[in-house]
Amino acid sequence: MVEWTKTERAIINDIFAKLDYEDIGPKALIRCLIVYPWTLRYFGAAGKLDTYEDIKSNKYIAAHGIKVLHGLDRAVKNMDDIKNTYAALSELHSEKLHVDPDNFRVLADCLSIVTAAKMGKAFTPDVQAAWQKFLSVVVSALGRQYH
Ligand code: HEG
Repeated sequence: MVEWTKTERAIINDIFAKLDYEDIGPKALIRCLIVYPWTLRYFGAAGKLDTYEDIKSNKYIAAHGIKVLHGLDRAVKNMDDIKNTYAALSELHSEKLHVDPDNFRVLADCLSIVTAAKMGKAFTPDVQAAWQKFLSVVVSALGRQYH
């Protein structure tokens, strides 16, 4: 089981308390789709995504980015049992959506970059360490139902 220090818990809760879902969610997903274009394949339902402009202005993509962040809420509220919290979500991504689990990590990296850009100097090494630890646990839990 993952152990969290008091400081790590405080950092994660603080990031979420200040997180602007409507800003960070879309930015992270858009970045992921542009930097790692193979991730576009899962978003056929979003319509035309041929150019950067298409991706940036797509309503479905923006909404999905926000949805992903709300998905992270559940992990913050259940930091001591992220694995079980995500069992159904992992199964959905594996069995139904067929999302290659490598993509969880690349989206998590994009989330780190977007969060860092937003936080600026407040994104200290300690904050980065706690944030990336949290995201790694999420990535691992989402990959759990793959076999
Ligand atoms: Mg996924 C659906 C969360 C990575 C593609 N994702 C969802 C849903 C949530 C979620 C909460 C809605 C589930 C539901 O309707 O019950 N996703 C989530 C998290 C992360 C992640 C927390 C990783 C941090 N997702 C992810 C990645 C891809 C992807 C990397 C593809 C590259 N997700 C995806 C698709 C759907 C969801 C295609 C279905 C979209 C839809 O139904 O409109």
